[in-house]
Amino acid sequence: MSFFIADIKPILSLFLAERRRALLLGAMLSAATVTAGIALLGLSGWFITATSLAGLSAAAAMTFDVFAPAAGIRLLAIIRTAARYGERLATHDATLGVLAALRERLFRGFAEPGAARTLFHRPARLLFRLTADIDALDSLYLRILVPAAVAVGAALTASVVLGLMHFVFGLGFGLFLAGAGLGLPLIAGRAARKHARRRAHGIEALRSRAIDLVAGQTDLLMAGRLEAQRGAIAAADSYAAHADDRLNRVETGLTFGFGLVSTLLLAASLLAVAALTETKAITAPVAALGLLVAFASVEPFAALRRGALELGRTLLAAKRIAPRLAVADEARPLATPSPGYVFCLAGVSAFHENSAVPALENIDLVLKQGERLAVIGSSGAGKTSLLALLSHELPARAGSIAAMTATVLTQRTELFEDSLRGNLALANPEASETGLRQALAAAGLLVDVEAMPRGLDTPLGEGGLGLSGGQSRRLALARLFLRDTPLWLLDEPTEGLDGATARDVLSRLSAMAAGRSLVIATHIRREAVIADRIAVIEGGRISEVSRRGEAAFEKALDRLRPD
Ligand code: DUT
Ligand code: MG
Repeated sequence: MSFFIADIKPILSLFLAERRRALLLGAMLSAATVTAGIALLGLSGWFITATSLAGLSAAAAMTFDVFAPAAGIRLLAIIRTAARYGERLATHDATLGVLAALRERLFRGFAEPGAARTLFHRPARLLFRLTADIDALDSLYLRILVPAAVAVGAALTASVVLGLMHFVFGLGFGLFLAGAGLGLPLIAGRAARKHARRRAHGIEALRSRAIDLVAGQTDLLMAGRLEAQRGAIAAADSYAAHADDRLNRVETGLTFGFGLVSTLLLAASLLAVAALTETKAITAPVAALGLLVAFASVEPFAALRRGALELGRTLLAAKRIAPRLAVADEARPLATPSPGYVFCLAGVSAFHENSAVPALENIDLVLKQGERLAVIGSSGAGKTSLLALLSHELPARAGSIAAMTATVLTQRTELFEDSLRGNLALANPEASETGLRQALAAAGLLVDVEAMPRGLDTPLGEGGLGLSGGQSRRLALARLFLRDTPLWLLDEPTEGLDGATARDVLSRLSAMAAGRSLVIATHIRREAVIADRIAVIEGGRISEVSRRGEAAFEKALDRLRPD
């Protein structure tokens, strides 16, 4: 129970902070709807019985007031309809508003350093969290909290009305109804929790395995693993189906339990009002009123059924989302480097997530404005990690780091399912048509684009299908050219390009970068040769920094791949 509250609390406080008034109004209108419904049914029962009894004798029929109760019934009917309408508007509007705010906070949480990197390895999970987990949270308010409050309100109303007829009758009725009505969904919620969680996990596995099957078809076929992957998908499917079956059983049990409780309550109420009428404690019309009030007050508890079954799913969603919300609350102060410098690193160490070995250790490095630095070293030495540190993607665990805004040209080009124009304008949505074309020309891609029948409007498939590896690289470069930041971080910028194109691109890059500072992580001589300084990195440590004109600079260049 306590961890239930710990999981729910940040979400609940977000609900309340975001739309407190609308949510409370919704709950109140919800309670008004149910109370009016109970009163309507009770009064109607009383009215019908009283009029038929009055009809039995002429004298009573003359004096019987039909107008006041009839008007009351009409009023209650109007109140109930209006309150229900208002309740739907208020609760749904508020819930959707809260969920929209939650999505925004979640996006911010995912944008934190490290979070995006972790999720990048599990894109199916990211997608799932953004859609299913947030959607699951609406059931917390709409299907759990509001129905529970309303049901308790209904039980209270009924026990007051029945208590006026006989104290023990009212008290007993209220206690039994609230106890069984809330107890049953709680028991069912506990029983369903495990299966709801399993179902969510099963569906998640089903999705990511299906995505792997489609995306990695060729590799799976070559490795002879296609059948195994199909088997894995079938296993996830049957796992989810099994959990679904269990959930259905719990639901059936709960429905049966509710049926039993309401039958018991109604039978007991019938006996109680009969006994009270027998002893002349109440009249027949009041007995009818009591019976119908009892009947109507059982109804709202049935609304808890769905919430109870979804409780496990909701808790799982809350548990997964809550840590990200906490992160989003802290603003990260960014230090600015000393004047004349674009970054200053002093004694910096950094670790990748789930790694005990430092990716970078005790790094002391500065870069002046307009200066170009090449970072070289064997594969896995920490070049990409250094760039990630400078772009604040990788958090520093020790030391001080101050860096100006940077743009990263990542080692792997990410292309999105959009037109070529859309993929390019990503870097600068305000760029003009001429600006886009200039960037393409500078990256050496304009000729290729103009040769395409649809030019800039050529649609690119998921992951940038439709472009060759080298073309994708040049598109990424064009994107970089649209980013006007003082520092460009380039991770193997011309990898995968042929020698002639690469040299052409590099000379354009060099021209475009005039006045900017560059950090180039590279294995290739042609990329390092445009730098003013070369830093050699070995096992996460900088072992040597040399300047153009020094012998060490030439020696470092000679260690690189020619061309
Ligand atoms: N590493 C991780 N997790 C990651 C990325 C890297 O543990 O998400 C480790 C692997 C390696 C070290 O950090 O031992 C440095 O990796 P980096 O990617 O910085 O190496 P690189 O110099 O850029 O290698 P390459 O030339 O292969 O791109
Ligand atoms: Mg790298």
